[in-house]
Amino acid sequence: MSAATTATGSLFARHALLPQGWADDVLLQWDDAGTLTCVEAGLPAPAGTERVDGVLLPGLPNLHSHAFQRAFAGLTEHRSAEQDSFWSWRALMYGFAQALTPDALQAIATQLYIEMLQAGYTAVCEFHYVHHQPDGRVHADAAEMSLRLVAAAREAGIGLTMLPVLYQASGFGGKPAQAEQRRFLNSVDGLLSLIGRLRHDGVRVGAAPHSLRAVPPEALRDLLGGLHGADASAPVHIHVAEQQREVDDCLAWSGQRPVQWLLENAAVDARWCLVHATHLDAYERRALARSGAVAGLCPSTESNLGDGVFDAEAFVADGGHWGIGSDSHACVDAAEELRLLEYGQRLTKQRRNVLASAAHPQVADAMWLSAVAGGARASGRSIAGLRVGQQADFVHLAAFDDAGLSASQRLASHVFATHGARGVRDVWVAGQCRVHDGQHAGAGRAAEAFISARAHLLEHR
Ligand code: NGQ
Ligand code: ZN
Repeated sequence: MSAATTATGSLFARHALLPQGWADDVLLQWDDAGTLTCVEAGLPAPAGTERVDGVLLPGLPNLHSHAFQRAFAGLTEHRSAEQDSFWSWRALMYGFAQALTPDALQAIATQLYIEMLQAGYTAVCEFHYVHHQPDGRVHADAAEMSLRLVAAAREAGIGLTMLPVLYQASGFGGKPAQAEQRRFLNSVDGLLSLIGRLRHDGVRVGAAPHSLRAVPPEALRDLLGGLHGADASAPVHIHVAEQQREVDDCLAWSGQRPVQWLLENAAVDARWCLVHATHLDAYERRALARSGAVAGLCPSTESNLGDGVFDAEAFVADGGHWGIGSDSHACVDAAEELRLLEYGQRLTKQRRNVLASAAHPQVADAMWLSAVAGGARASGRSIAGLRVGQQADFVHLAAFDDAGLSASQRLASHVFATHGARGVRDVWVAGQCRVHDGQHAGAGRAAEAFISARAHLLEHR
């Protein structure tokens, strides 16, 4: 579209990372819905248009979040078992989940979503399973907890895909749920009615069968049928093959590995996001890549929980799509997640610049663009970067402004060599500036409410 199109918002960027690579002197315009109507390079700066001289990046979608877990980030780094593991961490996590109130959830999520914006994420997929009261009784409004997350996202101004979680069992073969899991439980009909309610409220919504451990085959089939009957494009996210124990238990239950089982028993396609998918054999990896589903990688959480290393190099070579989630929020920083992902590959392969590509020899360019594309696919929203028809979500990096570096070198420095600098200066979501000069206007208020919510959890867990 031409630069003359009437638009409600516009921005002129000296350097911008477009889907095909870096461009100079880029004019961006968007309409009153926040959808880009013009992205054109090589233009003179129009008079009266705001101009950014640092580098402009497409906003990164965060494809996996359990917001409440932000409250105890850093507070499980102590020995709680003879040999601490994912499973001993989960026991501590359940203690915090038990103490969560609607007010606390909203306060924690508001703080978290503001932190995400300040760190370069412009959208989040919320994998939400703490639905009911601690004893499992349904709130007066069954959607109470979900609505608190929606309110937090609106307050912060971050894009949201809600993924209400179906949870029914404590292990393969329909093992009965434990007492600490009661607040997570729903019938398929209960979950579908929650999804319908959120859709009615204008929320972008999909569904998340928690894992093959927690959702028996018939429930999985009924959920998918109901979801896609109502919305054929709704995203589906599932935790899978994060821990070797899950692989072993799935083999004992079905004779198949979890991703193999899923690919053979559900119509996994581009609407799907397989979160973690850490432990894949070559057959599963190729079939997953072919399916068009996104691998939802959460490098900081996977490191923190001792999950293992996803073979991203082989998956990309197979044509696989991937994106980034911050999951347990031990880290809320898009650049740090990309760095950890690349470093995991370097450490296991004893090579460098593993996730660079022929089209993008700078590894940070290649990774940022892939994570935006995969994150957008997993979000089920039009947030796939700086092009016409996508939402006007972008991040202005200002660090290294005057250091005589190219745009590509500035992004590489932001991902691999920040030296304590906060690189993210301004952030727009749907064309609205939510972070200005590194700060969100609601940050102070949110931090206070967060600290009292956390104190409540620490006292009542
Ligand atoms: C969760 N988190 O649901 O919060 C999970 C742990 C489970 C991660 N997998 C619980 N990172 O998988 O059973
Ligand atoms: Zn998770």
